[in-house]
Amino acid sequence: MGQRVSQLEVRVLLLGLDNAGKSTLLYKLKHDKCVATVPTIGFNVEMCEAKRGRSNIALTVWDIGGQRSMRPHWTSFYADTAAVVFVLDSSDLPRLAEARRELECTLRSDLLPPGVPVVVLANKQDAVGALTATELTERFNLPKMCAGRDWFVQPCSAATGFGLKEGFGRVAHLLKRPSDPETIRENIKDTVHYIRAKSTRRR
Ligand SMILES: Nc1nc2c(ncn2[C@@H]2O[C@H](COP(=O)(O)OP(=O)(O)OP(=O)(O)O)[C@@H](O)[C@H]2O)c(=O)[nH]1
Ligand SMILES: [Mg+2]
Repeated sequence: MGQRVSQLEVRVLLLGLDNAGKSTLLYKLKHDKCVATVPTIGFNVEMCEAKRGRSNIALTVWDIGGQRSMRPHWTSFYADTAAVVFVLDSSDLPRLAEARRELECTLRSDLLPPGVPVVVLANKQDAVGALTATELTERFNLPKMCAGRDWFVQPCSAATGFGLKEGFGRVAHLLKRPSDPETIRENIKDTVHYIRAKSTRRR
């Protein structure tokens, strides 16, 4: 069957500190289930649909492990990324400064395509003491950090599903240049080969 003309496909990176809720969020969005996760060593990839106007956009969502040892590998995934979704544990106040540093570092990277839009998911809004989207926007000084690109902060809870569709709808809305589906498939293959080759060399 041919690809529908209205169906576009793009690559989205899900980043954030360990324990932010990236994998929980991805599986809740994809399967509407609360899955018991373990820390991600490496990455998970899922195709998710989001609406942009009348078009369906297939988002290839790459969920990369956020542990400290994993973060140097984030850059391997930056090429041809159409949007960054940065997930925060809004209730983990002691680690907000660390999260802010990592987001800043990602947005400053020369390897990230210029002007890539950012959606910050203020996750765990169900947790006691969670900061609001407005509070997080101020603490991160997002207008300054995201100058020169489109950005949005979406409150959400991977535990309840609240705000997830809206967050990824916002991603679809902010996308600039949806890539050709064949190019995306080739990019997935290339990235996997690159990561495999790197890990083989290390052994
Ligand atoms: N209360 C609450 N807990 C959540 C929420 N989202 C995730 N969690 C919990 O947070 C913990 C970490 O979730 P993960 O999805 O594994 O976190 P991660 O960002 O993928 O972590 P890494 O893979 O190590 O980078 C799990 O115990 C989840 O159940 C949420 O919205 N609310
Ligand atoms: Mg994970």
